[in-house]
Amino acid sequence: MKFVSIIIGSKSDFSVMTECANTLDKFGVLHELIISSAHRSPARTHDYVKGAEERGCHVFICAAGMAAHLAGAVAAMTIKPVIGVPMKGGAMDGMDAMLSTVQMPSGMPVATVAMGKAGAINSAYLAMQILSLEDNDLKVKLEEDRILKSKKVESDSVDVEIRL
Ligand code: RP5
Repeated sequence: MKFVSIIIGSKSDFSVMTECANTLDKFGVLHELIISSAHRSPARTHDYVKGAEERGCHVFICAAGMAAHLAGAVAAMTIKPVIGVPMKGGAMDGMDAMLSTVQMPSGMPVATVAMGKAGAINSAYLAMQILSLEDNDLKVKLEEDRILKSKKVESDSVDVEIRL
């Protein structure tokens, strides 16, 4: 069964990453979420990634803060697409996590999205866009979502606009 795996490095990442899970829920995309750390539980991370691949995981979303090696470590274990979400916090408020996540060596890509809530939501959208390459129903839902977003810009503008 095709699904998306969300791995978060700590329980402290959970509240932001519920935005990712909620977005996948909204589109009816199967997903699961676990806590596993590249540093604190490397063996668990490895075993989980291998097991998830066998069970049908198509995309991994990895969220971590500080010296955030989770997405990169997962990318080293699989050729499935890996999306990295840098978490804010720590002494550098996420800049360290962003650089750790985005600066992968050649041949080992991690698709890094924005920090925080926007990144959590965009990680879900990016995962769904990947799945939609082989899922026409999902493609249609994503296209409809774009139309709704565009219409909302127009209706929001009508609410506030001042014309001379
Ligand atoms: C990372 O360190 C986690 O992903 C989290 O963002 C950060 C802090 O973790 P805690 O000390 O709050 O567990 O590994």
